[in-house]
Amino acid sequence: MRSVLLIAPLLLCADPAAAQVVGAPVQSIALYSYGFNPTPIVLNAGKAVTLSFVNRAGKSHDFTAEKFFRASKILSGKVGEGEVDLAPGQTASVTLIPAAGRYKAHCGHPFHKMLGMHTDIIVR
Ligand SMILES: [Cu+2]
Repeated sequence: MRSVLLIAPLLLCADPAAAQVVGAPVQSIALYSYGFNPTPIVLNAGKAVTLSFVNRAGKSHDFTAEKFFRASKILSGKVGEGEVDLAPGQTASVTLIPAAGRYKAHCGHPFHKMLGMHTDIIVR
C-alpha cells in the first residue's frame, strides 16, 4: 500500500507533457513569409508557457533563438540546435520556463531574416 502511494507522485513528475496540460498558458506564434506574429513576443519570467508555433506559409520556416532556448528550462517539445523547424502548414509546441532577458529570434533559412523574419523575445 505504502509503495503505491510513493510511486504515484513520481509518475506525475516524470511526465512533462502532463505538466503542460495542467495549466501552462499558450502563446501562439505564427510564422509566415516573411515574418513572425506577434512581434515582439512577450513572456513572463519563471512561469511555464507553451509556445504553439504554426507555419502559415507554403514553404518551410524555422524559429531560431539559441540564447533564448539555452536560457530556458525546456519541459516538453523538440528544440534542435536552438531552433524549431516547421514544414509548410506544420504546427509544433514547446513548453518551457523562460528566464528574464531580452532575446533575438529569426528564421535561419537563407535570406529570410533579411526579408523580415526576425523578432525580439522579451521576458520580464
Ligand atoms: Cu523562413
